[in-house]
Amino acid sequence: MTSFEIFEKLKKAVIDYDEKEAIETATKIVEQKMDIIAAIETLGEGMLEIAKKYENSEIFLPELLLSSDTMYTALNILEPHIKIIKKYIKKRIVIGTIEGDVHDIGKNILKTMLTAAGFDIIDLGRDVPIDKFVSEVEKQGADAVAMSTLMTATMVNMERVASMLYEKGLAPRVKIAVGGAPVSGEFADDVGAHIYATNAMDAVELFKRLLR
Ligand code: B12
Repeated sequence: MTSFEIFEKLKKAVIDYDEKEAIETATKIVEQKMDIIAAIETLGEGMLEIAKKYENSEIFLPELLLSSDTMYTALNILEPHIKIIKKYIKKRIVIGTIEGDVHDIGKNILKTMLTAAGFDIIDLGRDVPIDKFVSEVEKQGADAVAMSTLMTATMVNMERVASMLYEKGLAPRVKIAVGGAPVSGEFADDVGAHIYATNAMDAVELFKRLLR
């Protein structure tokens, strides 16, 4: 079986919420020393496909949650085997899903990829209060903050964090990154964010460029 076929199998396992297949395939990827980052990207692609099915009412909430669980099962198998590049380790990024939002799949994929790139990541989790984002940036002496949201209603909370970071004089030294499906480049510009990307791969490249 080619690498492509194995990755497709992993994606299909997420889409079909087939946990057994996901465990077997992720384990095979680790054992055969395949590209772990590419495999994690595949998991994200699987979630995006399942998102489409959910939006077209082809599947419903229980199936969506099962897919999400399957994705995390595979991610947990793959994550410990990521090779970390030490080059960028001295830059610290505080990451989280913004207040009011519990969607964390995209945030966790980004976190994993940033960790793999060698950044020092402080993960605040999901539904992170505005004040906590700001206080943790200060407390941790972070070089950047990465905020994720999947809901339009909570985008305003990202704007609040950004404003507070500027008011406290932390930004623009502290770089602000925003992302998640409803976020646009225009929104990012409006709130004074320095990094915006539609996927984790591109986001990592921007972080590398900006935090050099
Ligand atoms: C999975 C899912 C859920 C799961 C979440 C599980 C989890 N642990 O995350 C569950 C079932 C729990 C859920 C709950 C809800 N959901 Co929901 N959910 C989704 C769904 C189907 C997929 C999201 C996803 O995981 N995508 C896959 C990941 C890989 O993509 P991603 O997050 O976009 O991340 C990528 C990029 O955006 C980028 N990125 C992400 N973050 C960041 C950050 C930075 C800084 C950067 C640079 C880049 C970046 O990199 C990632 C990887 O490449 C979406 C539909 C959709 N089309 O998105 C709805 C969706 C987001 N949900 C929605 C809603 C309304 C809800 C609920 C309110 C439903 C309810 N009535 O209870 C609740 C949320 C409650 C709350 N307070 O948060 C709406 C939001 C509508 C809106 N625009 O406001 C959507 C769009 C569905 C819809 N069309 O109605 N949901």
